[in-house]
Amino acid sequence: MKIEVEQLGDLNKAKEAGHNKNFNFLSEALTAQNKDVTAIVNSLAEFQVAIPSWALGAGGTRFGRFGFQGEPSNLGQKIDDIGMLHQLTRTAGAVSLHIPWDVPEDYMAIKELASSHNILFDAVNSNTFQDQANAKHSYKFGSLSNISKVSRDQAIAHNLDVVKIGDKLGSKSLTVWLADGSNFPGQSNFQDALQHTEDSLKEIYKGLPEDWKLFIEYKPYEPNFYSTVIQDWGTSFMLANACGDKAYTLVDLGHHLPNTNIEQIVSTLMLKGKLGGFHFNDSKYGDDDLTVGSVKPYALFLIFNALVYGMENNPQNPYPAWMIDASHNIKDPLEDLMQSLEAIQEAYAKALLVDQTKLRDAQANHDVVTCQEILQNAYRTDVRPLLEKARLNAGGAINPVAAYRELEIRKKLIQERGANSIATGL
Ligand SMILES: [Mn+2]
Repeated sequence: MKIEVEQLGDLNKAKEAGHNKNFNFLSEALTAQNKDVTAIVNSLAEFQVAIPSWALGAGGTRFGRFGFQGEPSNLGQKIDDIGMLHQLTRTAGAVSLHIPWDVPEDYMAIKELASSHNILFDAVNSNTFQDQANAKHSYKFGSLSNISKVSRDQAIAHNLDVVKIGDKLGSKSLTVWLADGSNFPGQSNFQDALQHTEDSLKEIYKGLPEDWKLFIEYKPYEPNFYSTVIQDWGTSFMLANACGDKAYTLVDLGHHLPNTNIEQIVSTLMLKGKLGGFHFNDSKYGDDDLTVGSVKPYALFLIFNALVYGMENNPQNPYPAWMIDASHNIKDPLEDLMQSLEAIQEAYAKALLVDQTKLRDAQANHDVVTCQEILQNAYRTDVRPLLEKARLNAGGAINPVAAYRELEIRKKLIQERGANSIATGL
């Protein structure tokens, strides 16, 4: 379903006076601090985050999954949902497909549908963490790292198939996340597992089109609980370097042990020109996949501060591919995604407010107190009117969640798709 432009206009009209008042107040305060408000609003409008095709249905855990009514039951409906999300937020201008959960049946039709919603195809994701129905060989004991060559070859061939599918849609990157590892000490030889993984990744790399990138994601544990083959950024970075210039590390916020300094990892990777992709979520304990910014918004701001610094100072690093990689379990998936997009934009806006020149000066003078003041002054600014302005300028909603509720979109989706529709995915 598409939202009528007039409907959105009416909803915005009711909120416009309040928005203008808040925006003008903030704009005046920021201008007095020599901030270029128009430039910040434009940067926010340009910042687009890919929505993964598995995020539109109800999430779940290994203990169970509680369905959400009106879920999209095919790829077309998923793209429709992202289109609607993009219409309201103007921040979700891309989809990241998961293969084999979302293989298009009719490529032309899917491309046309996406382009009618102004949705691009971002990185494609392979899946060697599950055995597929028709698979000859199992990934129970690993995929790219498996001691068995036939399993490795099958996993390599799958990744190359994913590249072919992505290529037909206009994607330019492949994300590889491996569940490979071991559950018990002694189960696997660490050196063999790593060597097989490197060799397999090099095979996939060889099959990449010239203008493609390979993103190597890391994770310290889970689903394997004793060891993971690509457990940290250092291992990913080493493998990316072994593959070549088109291979990069991908940082997923939830894929770190508690209290890891992720902003430092981001800085190191960008200095070395190897931060390729970024997955947003939040967590309290492990890879919880919670709504972005729901638990540690200050950490997210510090990470964005490192990202903004890198984007401004590291031409050796390509512009990263952004994606939300969160689950929502008990929320309406679309409302959850809107909250995540808002949190991302908020952290980005606050990072754009950091006076990098003053921070450099304070660092040079070893004025630690001023360093903290600069960061926290930016963080404490309520930037939401800037986000509203960016959305309003681009034809989106001043308040996306409120608009979604006022337009009763979920009710309409249930009427259209039924109460029992189930999205493909875990
Ligand atoms: Mn991820």
